[in-house]
Amino acid sequence: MTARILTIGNFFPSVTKDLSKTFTVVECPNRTDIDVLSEDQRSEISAIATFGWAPADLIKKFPNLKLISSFGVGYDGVDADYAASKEILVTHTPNVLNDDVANTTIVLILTTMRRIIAQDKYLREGRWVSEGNAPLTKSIRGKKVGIVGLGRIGEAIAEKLSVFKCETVYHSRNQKPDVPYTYYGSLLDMAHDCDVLVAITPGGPATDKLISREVMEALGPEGTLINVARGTVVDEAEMVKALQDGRLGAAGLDVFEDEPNVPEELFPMENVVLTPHVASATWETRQAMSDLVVGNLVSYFSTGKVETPVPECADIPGA
Ligand code: NAP
Ligand code: 8YV
Repeated sequence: MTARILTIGNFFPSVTKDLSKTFTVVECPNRTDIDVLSEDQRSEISAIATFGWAPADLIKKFPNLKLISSFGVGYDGVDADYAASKEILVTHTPNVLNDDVANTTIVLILTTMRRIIAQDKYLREGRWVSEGNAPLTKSIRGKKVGIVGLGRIGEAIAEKLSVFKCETVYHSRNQKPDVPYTYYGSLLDMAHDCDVLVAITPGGPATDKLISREVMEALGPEGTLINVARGTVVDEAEMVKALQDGRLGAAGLDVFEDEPNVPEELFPMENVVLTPHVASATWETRQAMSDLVVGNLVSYFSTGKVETPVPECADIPGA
C-alpha cells in the first residue's frame, strides 16, 4: 500500500500532482475538513503537508504519523517539540526564500522612509498641481540599520543593505563568528543607536513582544521599525500608540498579531506601509517552497531521510 499523505490548505496544483505520483493524497483545503475524516481514515495517514500549522491537538489525531512537511521557514504554528517527543519528524522550507524576503524588506525600508505610498497618493489627489512639490523625506544612505535576528534571511538583508551604504549592526542571543557587523548583546542599546530596526526572528514564546514599548521608544520619533518576522514579535498595541503619539517615527509591516486582521488605526497613517504577509510571495519562490515540501516527503519515504529538518528533530532518525 502506498503511504497516505494529508494536505491541509490550498497547495499549488503541482504539489498534489507530484505527490500523487508516489502517494495516495487526502486533500483537506480547509482545516474544518479534517473533522470529517473517520478514525480509520486518520490512522492511515503517515504524513501531513501543511502551511505552518500543526498544533499538538492536530498531531494527536493521527496515531501513525511519521512526518510533518511544513510550507514556510517559520514553523511557530507547528508544535515541533511535541512532534519530536513522539518521534515525528518536522521539516520546513529554509533558504529558498531568503532572496525574496530580503528584497521585500529592502522595499519596505525604502517605501517607508521615502513615503512612496503617500507620494503616490499626493500625486493622484492632484496636490502636486494644487500645492506644489511634495514634502522631502529621509535618505537610507549612511543610516544605521539594526537587524534583530541575523540568521539566514537577516544575513541576506545585511548583504543587500551594503549596496545602500548603510551601517549594519545586529542583535541575537548569540554573537556570530565571521560576520562584518557589530554585535549588540542588548536590543535596547541597539535600538537607541539605530535609525532603522528590522525584526527577522522566528515567532513563538521566545520572541513574544521582543520589540517592546521600551525598544520602540529607544528607536524614537525619527526611527523606522520594519517587521518581516511574525506579528507576535512586536507589541502591536504599544506600536500603534507609539506611532499615534509620535514616540516612534514610522513603520513598515508585513506581519501582524491576528492575521488577516490589522489594527485599523494604522490605515490613515502616512508614515506606515502595510503589506499582507507577502515577503516570500512570488511565483518563483512559492514554487521552490512547494518543491521542498514535496521533496522532503518523497525523500523520507524513499530513502528514510529528509532534506530540511527543523532543529527540534535533530535526534530523530531520518533527520
Ligand atoms: P534563522 O536562520 O533561524 O534565523 C533566526 C535568527 O533569529 C537567528 O539569528 C537567531 O539567533 C535569532 N533569534 C532567535 N530567537 C531570538 C531571540 N529570542 N532574541 C533574539 N534573536 C533571536 O531563520 P530565518 O530563515 O532567517 O527566518 C527567520 C524568520 O523570518 C522565520 O522564522 C519567520 O518567522 C520569518 N519569515 C517571515 C516571512 C514573511 O513572509 N514575512 C518569510 C520568511 C520568514 P540566536 O539563536 O543566536 O538568537
Ligand atoms: C510563508 C513565511 O509563505 O516562510 C515563512 O515563515 O512567513 C512565509 O514565507 C507563510 O508562512 C505562508 O505559510
